[in-house]
Amino acid sequence: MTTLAYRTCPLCEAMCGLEIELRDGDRPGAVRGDRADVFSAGYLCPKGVSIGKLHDDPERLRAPLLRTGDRWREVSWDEAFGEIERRLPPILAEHGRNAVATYLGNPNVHDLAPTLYLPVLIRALGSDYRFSASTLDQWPKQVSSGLMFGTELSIAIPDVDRTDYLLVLGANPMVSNGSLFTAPDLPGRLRRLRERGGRLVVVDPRRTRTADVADEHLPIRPGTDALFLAALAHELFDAGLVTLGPAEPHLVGVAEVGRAVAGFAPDKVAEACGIDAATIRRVARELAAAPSAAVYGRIGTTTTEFGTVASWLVDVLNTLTGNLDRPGGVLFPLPAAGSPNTAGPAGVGRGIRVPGSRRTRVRGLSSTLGEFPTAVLAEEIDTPGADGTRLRALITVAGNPALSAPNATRLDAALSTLDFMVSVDLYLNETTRHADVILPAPSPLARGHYDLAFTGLAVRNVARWSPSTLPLRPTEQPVSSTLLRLVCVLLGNGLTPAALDDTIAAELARRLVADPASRVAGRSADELLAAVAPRRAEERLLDLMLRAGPYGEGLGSHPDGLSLDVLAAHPHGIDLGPLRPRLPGVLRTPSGKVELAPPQLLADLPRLAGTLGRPDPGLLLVGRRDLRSNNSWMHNLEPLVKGRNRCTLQVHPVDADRLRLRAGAPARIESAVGAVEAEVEVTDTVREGVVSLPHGWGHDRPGTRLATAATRAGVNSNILTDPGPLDPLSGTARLNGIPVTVAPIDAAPTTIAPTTAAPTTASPS
Ligand SMILES: Nc1nc2c(c(=O)[nH]1)N[C@H]1C(S)=C(S)[C@@H](COP(=O)(O)OP(=O)(O)OC[C@H]3O[C@@H](n4cnc5c(=O)[nH]c(N)nc54)[C@H](O)[C@@H]3O)O[C@H]1N2
Ligand SMILES: Nc1nc2c(c(=O)[nH]1)N[C@H]1C(S)=C(S)[C@@H](COP(=O)(O)OP(=O)(O)OC[C@H]3O[C@@H](n4cnc5c(=O)[nH]c(N)nc54)[C@H](O)[C@@H]3O)O[C@H]1N2
Ligand code: SF4
Ligand SMILES: [Mo]
Repeated sequence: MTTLAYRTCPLCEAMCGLEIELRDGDRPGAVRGDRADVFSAGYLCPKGVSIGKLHDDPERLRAPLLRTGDRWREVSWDEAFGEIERRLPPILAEHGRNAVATYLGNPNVHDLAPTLYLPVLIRALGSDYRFSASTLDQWPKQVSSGLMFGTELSIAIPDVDRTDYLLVLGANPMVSNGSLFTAPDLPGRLRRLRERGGRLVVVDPRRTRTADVADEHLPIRPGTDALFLAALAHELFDAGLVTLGPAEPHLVGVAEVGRAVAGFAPDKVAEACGIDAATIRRVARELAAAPSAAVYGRIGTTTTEFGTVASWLVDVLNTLTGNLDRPGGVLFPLPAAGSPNTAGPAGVGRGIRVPGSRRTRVRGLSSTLGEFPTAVLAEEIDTPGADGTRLRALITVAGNPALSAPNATRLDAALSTLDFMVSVDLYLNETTRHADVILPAPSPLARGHYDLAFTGLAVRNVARWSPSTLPLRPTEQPVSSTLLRLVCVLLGNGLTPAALDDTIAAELARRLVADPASRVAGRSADELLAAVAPRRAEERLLDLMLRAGPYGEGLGSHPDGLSLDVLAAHPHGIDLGPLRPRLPGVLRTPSGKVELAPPQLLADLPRLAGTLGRPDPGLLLVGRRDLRSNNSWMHNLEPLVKGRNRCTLQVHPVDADRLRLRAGAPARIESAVGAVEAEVEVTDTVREGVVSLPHGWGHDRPGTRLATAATRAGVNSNILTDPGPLDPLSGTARLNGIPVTVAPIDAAPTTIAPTTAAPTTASPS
């Protein structure tokens, strides 16, 4: 018998509603877009279609694995935790909390339970060594947004459905489906933008699929977006085009910004950016003249040495053109649960502290928003201090740093020297092969889901609860149970996971009733807890937050308001309306104003100016994404990897000629830290002087259980990325714009050189 189930796809940020056929109640069949979904209206991509294949993948882990030497054994949860209990606490006792690190990967933000329980785990561990994919990704945007608006989750989102002009830098939403920009069917939304007479301009060294559907493509030189954006701001001031719009009463620092960008005239930056000054001036004038406009930057702007400055300048431009906090410009979502900018007194707060107070041991780099740069993970393991101090143990949750972090060769070697490693993951892969214990997380179809993170980044206010679609196998358990049990091991105080969970819920309830902004302000925590009984784990925490949140039922004070029961009764989601202006209530800055000119950012501009007149760095490597990929981890599903090789080095025809590279032939790519070989693809979609290789490949490591992925292993582009140069304000790695040399394989040695390069410092070079 076939039945239908509905849920939100957790595989990227777009939050598409899925309709899943279930055969005999427990086998996934065809997957379609849910046409009744209030947000996605039937849209989906090939990854969503494959979610059943992921569930059925025989190599997806279903039981804990314990390693002895090179052999893995399936064990019970008690045996797995027995091993953790035996090996982790002694390391903490002997070497202290800072001997143990956590690395949290990207899929955690797509899963409700880790979003809620990982902060508890991190607190229980108490280590300064917190790493995540964020410092390989969006940290710069969170830092700049935190400095300007007061919390790192107060990110202004392009109002794509109403804007007249969208300037996209370093993002390819036609392929990535959007990031820090949750909007299912961005291809359709961009098409409609142009159909209603709007203009789409794409700034990218590659002529991407997004550039293909745009009105204009500006092939910028990698790493120079901050210069380009500063020049746009310069032109607005210079030509007297600054209009502040509705945000004006809430702004401070406009004049300071004008002075700060004075050195970045279009003529000065044009050569470095590879975009002529007349074009820069024209784009600035178009932005100013458009009835509404939004500037949006992503990976290509954040994973550079000037990621935070570039991210800030994006919002500076939105502000100087009057588009901050207005329809058609950029707006702040008002999510139903979990946003720090709906908690506490409206309009003022503590802001964020940048840089953070902690320093890494080896390079002395500061923490940012509580995390250390993932770029230092390897050196903190393999460089013992005089007293023998080093990272000795690692907990990874949904992360594959062996493929996603810079200088992968060194990190891979370092991981193999750890005294102990435990991973919570779906697979035995390039990272988890180094673990001693792997604890399986359930398939996305066997867990409940609510997008706590992405409802706060969405182009409409929506809420949707997805109950678990399929049952767990007897050897599986919910990830909340796994994380709670890990916390209990770290606390070592005899608390049971169930008691710990009660404590966490009670703490949250107390916080909510004490918050003047919540709909349960002043009520009793016990009353609130009683309302959500008998729910447990993440469902209980979510229900608490929904009831107390800005649309909540407020323990009866708003009878039409939200609770988890209400969401459960709406399997296709609830539309909470378009984004609306939220200034000044959204702010949590100490000044109660939008800080347009944070001193930390102004102080970084001389470093940016110092790049003008740098000698030509030669060939620069950038990444790219593919519609059928998901970072490093969905390559074990045949439908997503079949067909031609996608891990190719794209080279412009002129460069191919000059370097004697032939299409289809292998080439050797070498950077300051490593070398790889990849097949050449000659294409004029990359600009001259730029080559492109996707990340997330390199599935040829021994000891993994990824048979399908291994048949199209590809190469790991992060063997080439250098952990030395960072964006100092966020600690984010430079993963784009890597200086490389490329040679045909017959003219170069064919061995892949292991790296011996020592890390360089983060100072401007
Ligand atoms: N050169 C270069 N490097 C990059 C990037 C780039 O553009 N260029 N992009 C960066 C970006 S944006 C990101 S986000 C990072 C990603 O970096 P990571 O988060 O480290 O890696 P992922 O490839 O997302 O791998 C996710 C891991 O989680 C596991 N997993 C998947 N789903 C689940 C789940 O539900 N539960 C659990 N417990 N495990 C799960 C997978 O098996 C895999 O091991 O890579 C970064 N690295
Ligand atoms: N299909 C698919 N979708 C995904 C993912 C995936 O792996 N596959 N990953 C998900 C994740 S974790 C994330 S963070 C998002 C990322 O979402 P996006 O940022 O939209 O993704 P990318 O395709 O990496 O786009 C980055 C673009 O920046 C360009 N670029 C490189 N260097 C520069 C530069 O210096 N300046 C400018 N202006 N451009 C530059 C690259 O050519 C590339 O086209 O995608 C998410 N969605
Ligand atoms: S676009 Fe993203 S959310 Fe939508 S189906 Fe594809 S992977 Fe899932
Ligand atoms: Mo990402």
